[in-house]
Amino acid sequence: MSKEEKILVTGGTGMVGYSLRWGHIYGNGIPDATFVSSRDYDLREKQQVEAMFAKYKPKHVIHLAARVGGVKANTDYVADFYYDNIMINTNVIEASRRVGVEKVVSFLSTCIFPDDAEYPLTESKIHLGEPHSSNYPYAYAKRMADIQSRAYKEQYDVDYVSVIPTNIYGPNDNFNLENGHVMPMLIHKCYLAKKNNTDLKVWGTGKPLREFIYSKDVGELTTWALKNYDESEPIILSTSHEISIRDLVDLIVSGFNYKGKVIFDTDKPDGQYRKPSDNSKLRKYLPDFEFTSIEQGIQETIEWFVENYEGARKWEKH
Ligand code: GFB
Repeated sequence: MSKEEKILVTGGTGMVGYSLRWGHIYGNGIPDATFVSSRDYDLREKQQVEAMFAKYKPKHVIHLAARVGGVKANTDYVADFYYDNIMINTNVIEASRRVGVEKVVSFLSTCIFPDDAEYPLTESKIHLGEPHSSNYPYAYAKRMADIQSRAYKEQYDVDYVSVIPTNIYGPNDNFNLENGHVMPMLIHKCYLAKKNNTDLKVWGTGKPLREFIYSKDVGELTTWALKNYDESEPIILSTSHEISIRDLVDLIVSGFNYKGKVIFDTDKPDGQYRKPSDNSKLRKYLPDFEFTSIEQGIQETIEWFVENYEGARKWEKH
């Protein structure tokens, strides 16, 4: 993409936003894009969104901004997760249309799938039933971004598409100890347990299965989608490899060379047992794409976190 094609990235200072500056396989990522964050504009407010679009006049938008969190935050702030996300998506996609943005790539999540869907999850199953009770407001709000993109594509003939990444992790994640996702929280907890010589407390039974994708891979795949993906149905971005939380803990523990005790706190939620995805569609487009191994991704993330401990995001905004 040349500078003239003006790309605007919402949620640009989060983990995926940073990864977009690092992509190196599909055209060097998009370092020339404009990366905006919630410090610049409150995207729940229509007027602020319109002001942002009037200022930057983008041709392409990568829409990453969202109110996100792990299993606990999704349950504690059910209403906020619904309202913030439905407003942000509605405003951003509508403002894009109004100023003539040609392409929008919006980010959904694998937790939007029905809880009782037949596995593996494919792109055609998004709307076939209720999402899991632990995050239904977030899931429904995100489902509506898919509906909005499809409707705008149909009526206005614009290239508005969506991608569905599985659990993303990597440098610049939110390492908050209450409301974060499992990977950054466990990395932070293990760092502290090692430093303070204390036990590592893991939530739940350790049995649930998850699929993780490294943020650098997401950056590369997003750059690819911006240039190449134009189906109205979303595309799943996934390795399609499941790992149990227990095995994830082992990787983090060995990454830190932590020798202390690991305790599974079964009073804390397990959330959805599994949400295995089918990445056949992605594989059809990119049969040779090489995902970063989870071992390497975790090692790089731990190194980044240790080196950037002071500056790493550990707080939660409300
Ligand atoms: O990343 P996470 O919070 O969200 O992972 P989900 C939750 C799983 O990790 C549960 C276990 O099985 C937890 O019991 N776990 C173990 C922990 N230790 C910890 C810990 O210290 N912190 C956390 N957070 N979990 C989210 C959705 O679901 O996935 C979001 O709620 C979003 O909406 C995201 O879609 C990708 O994978 O369960």
